[in-house]
Amino acid sequence: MFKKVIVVFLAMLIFAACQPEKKEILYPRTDLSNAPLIPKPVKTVATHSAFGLDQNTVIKTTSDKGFEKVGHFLSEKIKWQTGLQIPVNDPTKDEPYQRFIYISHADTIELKKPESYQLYIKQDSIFINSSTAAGAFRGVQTLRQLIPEKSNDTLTDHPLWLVPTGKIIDGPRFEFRGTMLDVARHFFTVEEVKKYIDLLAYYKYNMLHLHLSDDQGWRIEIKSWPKLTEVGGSTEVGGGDGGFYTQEDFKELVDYAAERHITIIPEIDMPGHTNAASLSYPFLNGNGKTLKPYTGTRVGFSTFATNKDTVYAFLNDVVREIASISPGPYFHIGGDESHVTPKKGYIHFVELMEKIVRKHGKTMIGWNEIAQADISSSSVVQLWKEKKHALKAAQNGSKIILSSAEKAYLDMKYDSLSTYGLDWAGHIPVDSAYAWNPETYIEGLPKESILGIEAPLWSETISNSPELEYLAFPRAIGYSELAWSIQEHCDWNDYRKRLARHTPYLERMQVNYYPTKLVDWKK
Ligand code: TNX
Repeated sequence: MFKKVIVVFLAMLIFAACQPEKKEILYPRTDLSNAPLIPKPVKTVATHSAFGLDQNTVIKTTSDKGFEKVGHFLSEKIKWQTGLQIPVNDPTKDEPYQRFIYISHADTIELKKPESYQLYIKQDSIFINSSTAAGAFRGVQTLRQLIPEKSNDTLTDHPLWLVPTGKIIDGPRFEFRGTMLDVARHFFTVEEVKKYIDLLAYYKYNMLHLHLSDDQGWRIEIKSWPKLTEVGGSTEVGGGDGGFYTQEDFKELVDYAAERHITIIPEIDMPGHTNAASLSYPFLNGNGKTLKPYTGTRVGFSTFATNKDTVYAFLNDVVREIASISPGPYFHIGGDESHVTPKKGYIHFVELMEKIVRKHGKTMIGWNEIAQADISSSSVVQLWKEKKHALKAAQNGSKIILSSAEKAYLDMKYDSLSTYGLDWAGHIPVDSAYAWNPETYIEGLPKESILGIEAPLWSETISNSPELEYLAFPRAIGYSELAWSIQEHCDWNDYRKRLARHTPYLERMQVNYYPTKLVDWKK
């Protein structure tokens, strides 16, 4: 491998040397360390010149499918932003290279985490090195953020997009960097979810948790139990039409996310939050009341019958079918707010579900209440409310995902004037969403127990992309930095200035972000 890299590199040098002498371009002085990168990289060294991205640039990658795809992704995004058509591994474009971007597989000690990468930017070349395609993909996002909105048309006879030169060594603080989207309270289409995935990828997220079922709707086709979507998929909060993903739709989302190195985590929320499922198949119901479609926003009134074998046979089918189209390692069983499930039944349910999830090859995740059961240390607990559950789970060896409602809920209003959102956990303005340290947030929780952070977006008050974006942006950008960057780099005053310079991207993506006055947005 290493030999190959050397050979390619030497070949490049030789070609470069054989080129007719190029006219020296007098690049303006740049400063890579002042670039508005989010999340902020671990280490940045500026060398104050520029790489002129232009029509003569080519992309080369290690000949590995994963790396090649990353190259094509970069080329596509450069075209979208600048209009330039940059070839990837095009054999007819082999020599001489005027300028090249080389995305390569490399193993050095600096690249110790799977998503770590190095980005070297020189006048005529850019190198992105990583030991994995995922790491190369993260590096590509950094490079995208360095390409200016406008070209410089005065230095040569054609436009150049000046990328500041220097070196970046980077890697994630947490291995799990997620958001959640509730597609159950209101349904979001495949296209809407794809747009959200695009935005998440730009900020180096690697997990998207989909809340696929709740009292108000069941959103994923289960072939062995078709009424779940026929009946349970036809309602949503407020009385709208609902909707659901066919298994083909779901696979399309999984693939789309995977191309962006994002894992989809499916959640079926149970034993509470199950009115839509029980309405479809009444034998599931455990609350003894007559079932009616539910389109309000109350929680905690429904439950599966946790003492019936037929319920577990049903759930075995559900987990099997979803697991078979979810290549990621996780299956989320919900487990929150089961207020009408008898405690003993709840514990029995969680312990049995853990076995079913494991049987289908997945690691169980559940909301913090699941820590009341005797769960295995390989299961993951997601803190949203009761810290004592997270502490207990960590003591038993489980990893914790931090999603505290008062800090990380994307559906909390910014302030009393917010157009959308709830406020039961308080208001979360953009600065307080950002200004907390995940490592010290729960007193007594060891750093090693934290798998990462996830910002959930519940959809009681939102039903389409502009509304989703109003709540998620810019707060989700801040969480991406808390999840990726070292604590010393998480400084609100520095962050808000960098965030202000993300308007060109957000506007190009037509993101309906909340224009908080705490940020001096650069138009
Ligand atoms: C609590 S968070 C819930 C959800 C609601 C959310 C609204 C959690 C595990 N349960 O059912 O949608 O609050 O903010």
